[in-house]
Amino acid sequence: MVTGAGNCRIILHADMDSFYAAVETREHPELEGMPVVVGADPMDGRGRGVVSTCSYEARKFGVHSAMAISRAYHLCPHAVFVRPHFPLYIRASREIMEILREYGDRFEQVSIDEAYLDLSSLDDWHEAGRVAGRIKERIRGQLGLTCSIGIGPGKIVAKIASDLRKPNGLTIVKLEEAEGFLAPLPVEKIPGIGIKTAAALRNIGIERIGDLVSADIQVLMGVLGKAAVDLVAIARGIDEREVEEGDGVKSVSRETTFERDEEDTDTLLSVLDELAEELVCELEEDRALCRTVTVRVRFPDFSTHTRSKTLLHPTREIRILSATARELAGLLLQGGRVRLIGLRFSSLLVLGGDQRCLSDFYPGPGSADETDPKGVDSDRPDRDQGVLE
Ligand code: TTP
Ligand code: MG
Repeated sequence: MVTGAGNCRIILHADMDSFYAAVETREHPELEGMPVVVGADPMDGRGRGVVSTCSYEARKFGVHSAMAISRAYHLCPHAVFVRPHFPLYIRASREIMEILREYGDRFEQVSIDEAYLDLSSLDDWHEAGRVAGRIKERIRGQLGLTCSIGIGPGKIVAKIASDLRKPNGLTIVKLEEAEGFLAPLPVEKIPGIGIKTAAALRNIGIERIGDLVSADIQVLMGVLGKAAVDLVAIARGIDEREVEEGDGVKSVSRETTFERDEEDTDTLLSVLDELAEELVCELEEDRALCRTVTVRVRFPDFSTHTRSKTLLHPTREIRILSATARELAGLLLQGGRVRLIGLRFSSLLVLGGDQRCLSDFYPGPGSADETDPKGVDSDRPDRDQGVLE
């Protein structure tokens, strides 16, 4: 029997399966069924840098995103190691998002390979499931890629559901099933609850999402602060956050969390270069120029520091942006171990009409005075926000 959704919202979350690796396999069909690892050059096990992602075949050997590429090589030396081709992924992402946005009353892209749709105007969950089926068929038929979809009464349930039966999964969690669906899952499944918060929760006897519902709210607030109230609501399946239509790109960012804290400066800088390369591709696709570069570094004690620099002229020259990122990283890295490194390009100037590149505005690539030496505007030791950051 199909249950009508009534006044309840119906939210869909779609996430592509092993996205970069799937695009590579589509481009090179001979890779089908093989372990494919996209990331830094493994250099016979001596390579620096990390795994961006890998095919599900490679995951069977224990390889995963953010793992040191040298470790991936040792786990699965016969894998096909591929360097990333960001323009391909960004094009595929655009095409995927174009398909997805056709189906929802509201559409929100949240990363290169995932988006939410608000399907609340549909009659019931069954109808939403049919829409999900059509989306999957179109993405597969037109783009040769698979995705996993979760449908639920709110964003968090939908997101957790999309991850449940990967790859090529479809999971529908109705409103009345949401609390029971969440209850047995580990708290880390809630987006924003990381290792540190999960450990603090474990200390007070909370391991599963259902434990949050029965916990003493005062004790919970001692660990989570005000977020405790939100998290208990989420654990009950109550999540009112709307699918928010973006009003254009304001910033682009990427970060890498190392599986093992990284202390080699060359490795850290080479990861930063890759992040910059990827973000420049996004700027190109968005026809945008960047004015502010921010590097974020999180240390093993979870203290997080950022440094920003505002450039004199907006640019998307990789040379300038990479050099600025490296310069900022130099101010933050002190030879110690690093847990996460991230890069953000903000204060974007989105170009309209015929203007295509920097040289339309400023002749020649940026010179030494491209950057504003007074632009370093923050060294803000952030407190770890832990929850729902
Ligand atoms: P994810 O959706 O997290 O991963 P995925 O699509 O590869 O695999 P899954 O089937 O589990 O969803 O990330 C999307 C892409 O973002 C991924 O293909 C590569 C990139 N990425 C990185 O470059 N580094 C990372 O640490 C992660 C997690 C992703
Ligand atoms: Mg994905």
